[in-house]
Amino acid sequence: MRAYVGLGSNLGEPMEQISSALHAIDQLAGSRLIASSSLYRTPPMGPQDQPDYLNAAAEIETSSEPLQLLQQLQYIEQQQGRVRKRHWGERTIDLDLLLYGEQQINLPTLQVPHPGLIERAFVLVPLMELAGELLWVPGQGELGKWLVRCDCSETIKVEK
Ligand code: ROI
Repeated sequence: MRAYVGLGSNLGEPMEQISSALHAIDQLAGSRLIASSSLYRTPPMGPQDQPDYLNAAAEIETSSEPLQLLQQLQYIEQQQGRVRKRHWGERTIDLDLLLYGEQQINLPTLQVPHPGLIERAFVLVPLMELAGELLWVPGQGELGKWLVRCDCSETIKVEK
């Protein structure tokens, strides 16, 4: 199955956090990294007295089921010493399962497509770079439709 993962970090060398997470994703049993987006510097959503984030997206091919993949991603977060200081606050690494094929999943622990996907520039922009505006978001339609509605002016490409 083709799946997309969102990556974000604003603590502890964000660039390194994201590159080691990408490496770890590629090493997961049953998954391999197909492509990763550029890195983007983005203003924090949530409390403003925290550093800017680096955000990226990854495209993977996986044979893991969604909940298993979620656990694997959470394991990577823990391995990288995920620190979460407060609600919507700064974090060392955040891995979100954005899309899993064209499946819609509504479980207490996992919602796919990720509920923030269509309204957050820091998710949309990297995802669009990888998948293009025609990517189908189940329940929401084409990705490009949401991109034009979103303010991406402060989502700055920093690398690649
Ligand atoms: N803000 C930005 N810019 N990027 C993120 O990845 C991010 N992640 C979060 C919250 C705290 C909502 N804000 C964010 O979880």
